[in-house]
Amino acid sequence: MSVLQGDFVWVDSGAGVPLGAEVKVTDTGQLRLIDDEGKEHKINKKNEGSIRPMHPTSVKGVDDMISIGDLNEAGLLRNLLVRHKEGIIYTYTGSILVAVNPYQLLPLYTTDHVHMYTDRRLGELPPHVFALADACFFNMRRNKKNQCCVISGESGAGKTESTKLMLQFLAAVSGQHSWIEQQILEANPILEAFGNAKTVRNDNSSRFGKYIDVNFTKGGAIEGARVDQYLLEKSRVCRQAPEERNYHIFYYMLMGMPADQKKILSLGSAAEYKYLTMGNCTRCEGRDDVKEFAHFRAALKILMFTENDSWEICKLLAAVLHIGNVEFEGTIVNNLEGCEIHRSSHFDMACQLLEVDPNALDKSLTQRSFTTARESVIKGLTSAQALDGRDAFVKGIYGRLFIWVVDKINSAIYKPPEDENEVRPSIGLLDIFGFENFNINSFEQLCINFANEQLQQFFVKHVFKLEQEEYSRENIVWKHIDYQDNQRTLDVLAVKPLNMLSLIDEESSFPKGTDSTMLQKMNQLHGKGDIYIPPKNNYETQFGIQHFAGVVYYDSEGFLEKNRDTLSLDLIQLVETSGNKLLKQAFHNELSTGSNTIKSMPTLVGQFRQSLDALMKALTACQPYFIRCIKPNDFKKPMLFDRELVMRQLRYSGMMETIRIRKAGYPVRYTFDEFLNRYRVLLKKKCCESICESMLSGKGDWKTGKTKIFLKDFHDTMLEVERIKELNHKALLIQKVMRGFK
Ligand code: AOV
Ligand code: MG
Repeated sequence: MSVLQGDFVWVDSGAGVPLGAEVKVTDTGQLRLIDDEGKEHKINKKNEGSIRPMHPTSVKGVDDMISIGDLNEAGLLRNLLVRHKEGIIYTYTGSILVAVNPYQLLPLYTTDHVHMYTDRRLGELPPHVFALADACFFNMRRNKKNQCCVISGESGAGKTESTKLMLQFLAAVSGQHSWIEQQILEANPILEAFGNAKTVRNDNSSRFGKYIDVNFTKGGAIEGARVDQYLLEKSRVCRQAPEERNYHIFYYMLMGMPADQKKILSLGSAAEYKYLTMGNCTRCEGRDDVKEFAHFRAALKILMFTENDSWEICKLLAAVLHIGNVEFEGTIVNNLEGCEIHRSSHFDMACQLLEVDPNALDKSLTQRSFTTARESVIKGLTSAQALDGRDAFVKGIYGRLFIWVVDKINSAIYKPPEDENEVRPSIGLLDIFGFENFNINSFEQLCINFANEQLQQFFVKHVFKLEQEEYSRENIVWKHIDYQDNQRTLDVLAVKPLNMLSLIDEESSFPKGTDSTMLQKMNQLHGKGDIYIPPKNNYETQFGIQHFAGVVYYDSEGFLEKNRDTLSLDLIQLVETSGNKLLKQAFHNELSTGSNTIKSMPTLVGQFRQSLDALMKALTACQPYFIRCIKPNDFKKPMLFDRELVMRQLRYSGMMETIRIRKAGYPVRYTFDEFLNRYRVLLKKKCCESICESMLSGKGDWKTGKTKIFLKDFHDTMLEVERIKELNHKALLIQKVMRGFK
């Protein structure tokens, strides 16, 4: 092909998908190519054949991927790339928003932008997260159907930021600027303080999932909201991987609390606490812990936490830090291994803050009581067991404190409907923990990735399955579009009889079950398929799973313990004797049901599956919007676009197929009634004419004037007869349906 200065072409980049390149004339008058990564290519006989012309739409990029001329991987990747270079982070695929994390503050979210995007249809203006929020808001009112926005993408891709922006927009357009809107927005800093932390993937990683359902009045003003939380990663309170931090709140408190208050709680700096230094990292670049603490305290006030509530929260958090520094010394008495607590100021402070008797805390941490058929036996714990017990106690406290905080937030912002059967317009925003693959992955990652599989399936179902089923039901001529379905992974994980999650649960309830018996069963039952990847040999504890977003290897060690998530009766009974009201409130479930029922508490997997099932039901009842967040590089850096990394995400999220189906498909549909009711205003005259044409044509003459239609008497009769026929037919149908219900 012959190329000219200024032309754009595709060149093979050796590895991966072709790159874009611009044709330039060099000083010596020769033609050269400068590719998207700035590399120069000579044009010679050898490579001339591999150069292909670029479609004009790919040169500067397009707002909607559906209009890309080069409908292939290179085309869609370059579209995002050239836009990213110009600071354009949003792109549509039909009504699906693709958001590339800019890793810098962009001047895109001002009040002016809110106004600009208010009450405009999708696609009228450049793609924006506000446009999607507005579409939700508009459709909620127009279609009288609840909306949801499912925000997905891997860890650090920008889900939580997008969720905040959606909320910001909804709060602004709901128009009241009132207290409730401020409360809903300020719930977030509290949730993030307790539930977000610095990980190697994201400096503000959500370690829990949340679904915020915002309720509106019939007039479109925000009435309230409710937050559902999913499975906080509790292990982080006791342990962090290298370069990672514990939950933000601990650092906020230690940095931001006035000295006199810290003194009362006997608190020092983060470096002094075992629980805060496991990852060898107490600072988080770009995060001002002092300022954040002030913000956190102010937010608590807005959400109706009293001064006393915040003080009690800090007391419990301080207790956690002090317990973490308690040490145990191994002992051997009468040939029996046991341990003793090293009594220290940390231990004393822990007792004081938890308001428990020191001897009682000592005993419940170093001994375990068992009831046999006849008597109760007390057994000493080894120091290793005591450490595990201590950590379980702390996780128990923190996890329950988190739930207490969420409940308290809900009691401030959620207004239950006056009439139970009343359906209120609502928009739900789903922001969960993104897909994760670390060097070492454990039970928590399996749960997180399972949740992401479910969301991916929700997407696949909506965008591909239901869509194509409807075309075939409605006899629309349609060429089937293939897509990657992750249902098989979900089957192995959670659907088939003896699926992996139920195996984990089953083994957890087996008194003799261990991580290795669990692994053996997994190997036996799933080792032959291609989703589960068994360990390489009998000594390995790692198994793999083929997820939609790639293979992840999990270390099975500790799975059962984490899943059982039990606290010893001794510790529960200790809480019962405590004078600390908040502690007792946090444990109200255990204390009110009586200590004997603790064994039947559901496992973590059990609880998680139940709450995810409920979530999927809620989502299914809504009209869904999707935001697909994309992470442009692994270094949290602005202006850096790692083509390979982005391509991988575009592939596993099914973007190529999504473009194809949105391009070929008809994502908007109305029943004839809905369509007519809404749009006959546009073509009043044409509509009338075409009714007459199809019903009266050849039956005498009728006329259309400027604003009226002129008929003979018998025309009117004919139309009325037809109308009654049609309505009766409908009524009959409705009767049939109603009878079906009975
Ligand atoms: P995530 O929610 O998808 O990860 P976040 O929303 O926390 O990711 O985004 C990670 C970081 O990227 C943020 O802290 C910001 O610094 C930056 N960022 C994301 N979106 C924007 C934006 N629109 N403008 C400016 N900066 C942004 V995880 O919670 O880890 O799955 O579990
Ligand atoms: Mg997040």
